[in-house]
Amino acid sequence: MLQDKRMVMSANDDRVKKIMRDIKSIKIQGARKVAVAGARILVLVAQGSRAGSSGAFVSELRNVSREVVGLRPTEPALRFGQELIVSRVASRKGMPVGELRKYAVSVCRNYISETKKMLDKIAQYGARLISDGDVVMTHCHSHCAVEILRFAKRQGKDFSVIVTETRPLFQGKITARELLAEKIPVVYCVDSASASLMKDATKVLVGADAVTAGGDVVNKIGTYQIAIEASEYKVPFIVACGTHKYDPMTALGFPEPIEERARREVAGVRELTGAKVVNPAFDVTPKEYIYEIVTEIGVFSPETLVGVLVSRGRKEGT
Ligand code: RUB
Repeated sequence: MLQDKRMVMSANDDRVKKIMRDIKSIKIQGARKVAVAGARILVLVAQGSRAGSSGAFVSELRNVSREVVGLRPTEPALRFGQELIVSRVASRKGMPVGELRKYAVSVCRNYISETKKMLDKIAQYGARLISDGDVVMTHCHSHCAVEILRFAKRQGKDFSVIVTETRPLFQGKITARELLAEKIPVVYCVDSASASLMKDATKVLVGADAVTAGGDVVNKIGTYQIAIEASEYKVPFIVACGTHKYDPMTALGFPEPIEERARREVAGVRELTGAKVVNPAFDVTPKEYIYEIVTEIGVFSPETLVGVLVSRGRKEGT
């Protein structure tokens, strides 16, 4: 009972609560940042824990982690990161609790630095696909996509980017601001202008929240329609994401959950009374529309990427 109370105290730490709120409200956004923020929460929990035993500490970590994963349901990178950290810590349960807490902090920090290395690799591989004269269309805000464009610009490539605003939360503005800071020319448009502007695009580059076992890609709502438009105009549709976004549960028949967000993000509380207002945060782009997926281990077609990840998983499992 006493242990339960201590767990609650740690989970209620103000800084933990603030990061959780920021993840939920999408103040912290983009799969990579969300996964890193989740690891930072576990650092704070480990540092503030008053658990009297290693077993109690692991339970505390696991409970907070469950809460963290529930904040954004469509985020395999977050799920994978949390599972990796908690299972590594749990495997050292025999350590004295003080040492185990320090070990947990180092596991989290290591995970954060690995995700940064992953991003750098994606930027290097992806920048090879950007050429002088390209007009790249992007949607939402993806750290992977922006990092690729930033890297290509720093290599001296001359290209411009069409950025869609990404209703309802306008993450496109973050993308536009970051590209403008790199002096990359930006055309900013409403989401519904993407079909009209596709005729000017030479490539589409978007991030991803999840890759399914079938090679389909889950990304911000509106991505699928841009993929259809790109196909119509024969513009290569490129996705950039780390392999930690592959969701192995989809191979077992569990579909990637699509987060349904609050009505108030789309319509005011007194507006449209009687209408069913829907607000899905993500959609699924079938693999047929995807030309290539850029990852930290190279650039692949969707089928090849899934094949590589499955065989790598099998080897690691043996
Ligand atoms: C963000 C979104 C991004 C991916 C990219 O949605 O869909 O394209 O998360 O991930 P939200 P990364 O704003 O709802 O988080 O940043 O890892 O490239």
